Amino acid sequence: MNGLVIKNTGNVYIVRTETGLDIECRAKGNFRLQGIRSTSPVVVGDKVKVDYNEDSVSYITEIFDRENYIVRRASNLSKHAHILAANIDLALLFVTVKYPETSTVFIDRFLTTAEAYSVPVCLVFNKIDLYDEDELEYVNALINLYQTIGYPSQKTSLIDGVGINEIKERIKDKVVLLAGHSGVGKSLFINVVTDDKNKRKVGDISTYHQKGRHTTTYSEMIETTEGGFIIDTPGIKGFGTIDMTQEEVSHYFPEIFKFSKKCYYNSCMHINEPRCAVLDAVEKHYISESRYNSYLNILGDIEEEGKYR
Ligand SMILES: Nc1nc2c(ncn2[C@@H]2O[C@H](COP(=O)(O)OP(=O)(O)OP(=O)(O)O)[C@@H](O)[C@H]2O)c(=O)[nH]1
Ligand SMILES: [Mg+2]
Ligand SMILES: [Zn+2]
Repeated sequence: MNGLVIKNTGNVYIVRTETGLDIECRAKGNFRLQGIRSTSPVVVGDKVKVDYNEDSVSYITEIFDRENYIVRRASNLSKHAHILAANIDLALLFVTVKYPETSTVFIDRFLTTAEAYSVPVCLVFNKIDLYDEDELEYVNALINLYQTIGYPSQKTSLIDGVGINEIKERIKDKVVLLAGHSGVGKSLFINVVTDDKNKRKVGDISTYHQKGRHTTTYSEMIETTEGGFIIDTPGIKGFGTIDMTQEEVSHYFPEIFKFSKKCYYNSCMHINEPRCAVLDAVEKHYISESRYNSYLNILGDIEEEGKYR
């Protein structure tokens, strides 16, 4: 029978079958997986085939091709990627402009990585109950910017219940990844959309800062009241770093990519080249300055990394 891996505790996996059963499984044999080398062959979110044995051990015998996945590198220097979860339908990026402040560079880095990993994103502008008029105006400007580019955005207050139904509608029947800085409201959000047994501690400093201390990562999906799941993996707030070449960066900025097709030079990097359609669009405010700055920022990072290779 077929099922969905909802929990990984090292060598035992919990698989939710199509018939709604949760069964304990082990992984059997060698899995050929899209040429990816990974320390853990089966991950949360995998759609698998199970050889079910009621009286003895059940085995996962096949992993179906992954739509997408998120990785964590063993270390910054390591080339070995550890896959943490697969088949993510939606990432919710929690953003707050205060307590704590989320920068547009942070947002844009996340969005480009999401593009690279083919994961759709919805931006959640949380804690709107705390903002004054100017801050709300800024949030509205950001929403306008990101929606124009094509990223759905929602204002929420988890305390006042604003925007919650809209988000619930978006996560319905989906496997969802939560992302965002520490303190933006992810744990509180999990509590809002899950039953009592899954409640999380709110306000606790998450395990984020302990990243790298654990060699094994146990991950699980928490069932939501909306019929889907939230991926809850210790310390995972993003997709992991991706190896991007400088030439690729513009591909992950949809609006920059669009204009780049009209640049005079095929190899244009949109920095200072003559007859660059991107620079022209920035000047005319068709491309926002903050997005263009993020683009330059990411280019700069790649150059830095290159020095240490
Ligand atoms: N006023 C207000 N406070 C909020 C809102 N959402 C979350 N909080 C508060 O913000 C604090 C941090 O929320 P958490 O849910 O713990 O944040 P987190 O994103 O899980 O943080 P980490 O686990 O460290 O990554 C808590 O005190 C929450 O009660 C909101 O919409 N409005
Ligand atoms: Mg938390
Ligand atoms: Zn150009």
